[in-house]
Order: sequence, then C-alpha cells, then structure tokens
Amino acid sequence: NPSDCVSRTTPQPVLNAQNFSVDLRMPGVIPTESDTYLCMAFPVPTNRDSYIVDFIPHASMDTVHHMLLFGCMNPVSTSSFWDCGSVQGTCKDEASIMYAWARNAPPTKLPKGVGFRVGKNSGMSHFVLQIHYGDVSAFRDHHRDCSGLSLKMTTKRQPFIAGIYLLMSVDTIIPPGKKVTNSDIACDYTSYPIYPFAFRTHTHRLGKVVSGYRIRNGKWSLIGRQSPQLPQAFYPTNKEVNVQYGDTMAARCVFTGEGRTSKTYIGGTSNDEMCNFYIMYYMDSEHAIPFMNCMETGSKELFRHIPAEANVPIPV
Ligand code: IYT
Ligand code: CU
Repeated sequence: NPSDCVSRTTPQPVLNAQNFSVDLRMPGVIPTESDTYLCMAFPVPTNRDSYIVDFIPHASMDTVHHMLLFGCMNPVSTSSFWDCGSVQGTCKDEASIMYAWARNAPPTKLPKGVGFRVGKNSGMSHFVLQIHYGDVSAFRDHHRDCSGLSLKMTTKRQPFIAGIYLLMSVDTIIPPGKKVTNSDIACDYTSYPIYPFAFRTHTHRLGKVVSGYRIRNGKWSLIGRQSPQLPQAFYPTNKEVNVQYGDTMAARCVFTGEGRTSKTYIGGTSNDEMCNFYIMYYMDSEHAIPFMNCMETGSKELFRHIPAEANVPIPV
C-alpha cells in the first residue's frame, strides 16, 4: 500500500504528555528474492522508562510473510536496513521478542493495564523490526515497501509488566527417516507468579506439533498447543493457567525425520531445526522479570506423564 510510505514522513501527533505513538517502518525497500529477511533498528525515543501498550501492524498482505519485533541494547546495525537472514541476525547481545505478526493469523492484544517495559534502564534501548518477505513477485513493478508497526506507548507506570518465557531445545537430534522424534524441555519455576495469556510455537519444516504445560502437584495443565506449520503468531492461551513458585514448565516438540537423508540438528538455517515454545505473560510490576528461559532437557520419567494430545498432529 503506497500510502503507508507517505504516512511515515508526516509528523507524529503528540497525544498528551504521557502517551505517544512510534512508527517503525521499513524505509521503502524492494526485496528482490523470495524469502528475504530484512531488519531495521530504531532507538527507543525516550530515556525514561516507557511502556508499549498496543501494537498496530501495517503489513502488505501479498508480500509480508511475517514480522517480528525484538528489543535489545545492541542491534547488529544501525544504518538503515540490513539483511538479517540466518547469517547476520538481529542483535549483538541477546534479543527479546515482543510481538509477532503472521499472515492469516489474528494479531495479539495486550490485556488492559499490561505493558512491555522499554528504555535504557530496562535493558532495551533499541527496537529491531524483522520482516520476512515471502513471495516477492508483487515487487516486479518496483514499488517500495514500508511495512511495519506502530507502537502505542506511555510513560505512565503500568500495574502489570508483559514478559516472555521461552522454552527452547539446544540438543535435539532428529535421525533421518525416523517417523517421530520428541524434543522435551522442562524447568522448575522458582519466581513470582506469572499469568500467561498468549503463546507462540516455532520450528522449521520438520515440526508437527508443539505443546506447552504447567505441571503442579503432578497434574499437567495445557498452556497452548499448535502446529508450527500454521502462521507462527502469538495465539491466546488455552485457559487461565498461572504459574507459581514450585511449578514445573514443560514443552514438547514433535518432529519427523521423514524425507531427510542425514541427521538434523538445532541451528539457524532452514536445513536445521528449532524447538521453541514462547509464553507471553503478565506479572505484577513490583517484581517483574521481563524475560526468562528454559533450556533444560526434560527427564524421561517426567515426560512419561505428558498428556497424549502432545503427540496428536494438528491438521494444517
Ligand atoms: C536456537 C533457537 O532455538 N533459536 C530460537 C530461539 C531464540 C530466540 C531468541 C534464541 C535466542 C533469542 O534471543 I528472541 I539466544 C530462534 O532464533 N527463534 C526464532 C527467532 O529468532 C525469534 C523464532 O522465530 O522463534
Ligand atoms: Cu528457527
């Protein structure tokens, strides 16, 4: 939509002293190859702590496959945009994901009173927007793309902080030809209560289904379950499942090695695999921890009790 590119240059209206909006847009790019990943970094426009309270996507449906928003201190580059496919990446330090838009999936809304805390003190001085351009045939006319996101921000303290808990496998090996390989991840939870409200799964081509659970007193409660072959957006969680000190977090990715002639490892390229279960939660801002992760391999004994649904494929 060419008018998207125009709005970028018009000044941002100042809503009032506390609330403002930030436009993160590609600077009129023309990707030439399908499956191009482009990134752009933006400094957080205030030194004060501020909160993202809403995301408004602007994506060209015919070319944008997905968009991800990260926060970090040191983006790979600050000059215009860069190719951030598997080689260069997004940030020199650890990046934290805050938003995902995927074609044909409804975008997530933050609950009222919940915001992502950003700004220098929160370890997030920059936003990095990543856009995966899928089919680029629509660029044969050489139009320029300004897809991106608008962030609704405020400096007003929010009662709840949004955060991400990431469960990821670091050691899965998928034997070639083997029909089913489970990748199991589990960690004890030893912090203040979190309230999950959305989840996202991520694998590459071999992932069939990814499920995440809270285990309390031996009872497994589903947080979310999805096919990673469907749009990899944040979906609403199953039902109100909170997580508290003493619980266990667990996730399983089910892979198939069919069609492969050699072992598949965890890695960044499309020939590698990943097993990720992201939980978006809110937490009392008093003891907020914005990002947590779990990379431990779950024990066989624990996973003997995983509900059977975790191995039931989801039709795509
Ligand atoms: C090896 C792996 O599984 N990488 C994942 C998870 C990951 C995400 C972030 C690892 C780190 C991060 O800072 I954010 I270290 C991975 O790269 N996943 C991709 C994106 O990078 C987010 C994905 O689409 O979920
Ligand atoms: Cu990946």
